[in-house]
Amino acid sequence: MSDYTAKILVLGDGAVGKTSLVRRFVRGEFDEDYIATIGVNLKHKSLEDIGLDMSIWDLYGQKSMSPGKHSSNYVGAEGALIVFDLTRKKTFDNLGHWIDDLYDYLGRIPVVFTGNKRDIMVDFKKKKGVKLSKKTKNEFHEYMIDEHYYKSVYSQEPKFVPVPLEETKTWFKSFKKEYNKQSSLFFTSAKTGKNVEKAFKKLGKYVVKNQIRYVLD
Ligand SMILES: Nc1nc2c(ncn2[C@@H]2O[C@H](COP(=O)(O)OP(=O)(O)O)[C@@H](O)[C@H]2O)c(=O)[nH]1
Ligand SMILES: [Mg+2]
Repeated sequence: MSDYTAKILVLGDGAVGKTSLVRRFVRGEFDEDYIATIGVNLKHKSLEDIGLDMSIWDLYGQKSMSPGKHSSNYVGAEGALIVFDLTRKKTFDNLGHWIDDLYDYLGRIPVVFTGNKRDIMVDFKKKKGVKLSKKTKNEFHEYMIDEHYYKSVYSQEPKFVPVPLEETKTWFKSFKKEYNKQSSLFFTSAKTGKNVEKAFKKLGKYVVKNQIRYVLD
């Protein structure tokens, strides 16, 4: 038996990998097929080392959302994993909407941001034969998307705009300072499993810490 239980939200635009991250974390599996989540996908996971039973609410995401749209699903949540897609900058630019909506409703609960699909980003400096324009280099410095891989997964020419990783770090630093010290940023891959457990665990630790504090106060 765990000492603590908590409701955790998984938020972010459509197709960023919310359901895949939850599946990887809960079952250790990955699926290439995209089946849009309808409504809520609810999963449970026990984190024995920190003594926490998580109920994970994976909510359907939409490109644009109006504040308060998800409020009824937010009730009682103590932490949120907010996901964006490193291969689509728009999903990073939309983080503000998700945070505003969440914080309007629940106040400043702990959040872990995950830039997902890290496996698709390749370090082109280490890749032979890849030529990039100066503009691309300036904008995205280290990382580009593996176009061959993208085509094989999405069966179309890449129409992505990758997220410069440094930009996310800078943005996150100011978020943490101004909004919430209980926040973290990870680059994850639901496909390879990279950092997935770390991201959920970090959120779990913030939540447990708050529950302990609540009891002591
Ligand atoms: N390469 C790669 N594909 C991913 C990753 N996470 C999700 N996907 C794919 O992206 C698509 C959308 O994932 P899904 O989890 O359904 O997104 P959701 O709408 O946010 O729940 C699916 O085709 C997944 O297989 C990842 O880390 N790497
Ligand atoms: Mg989903």
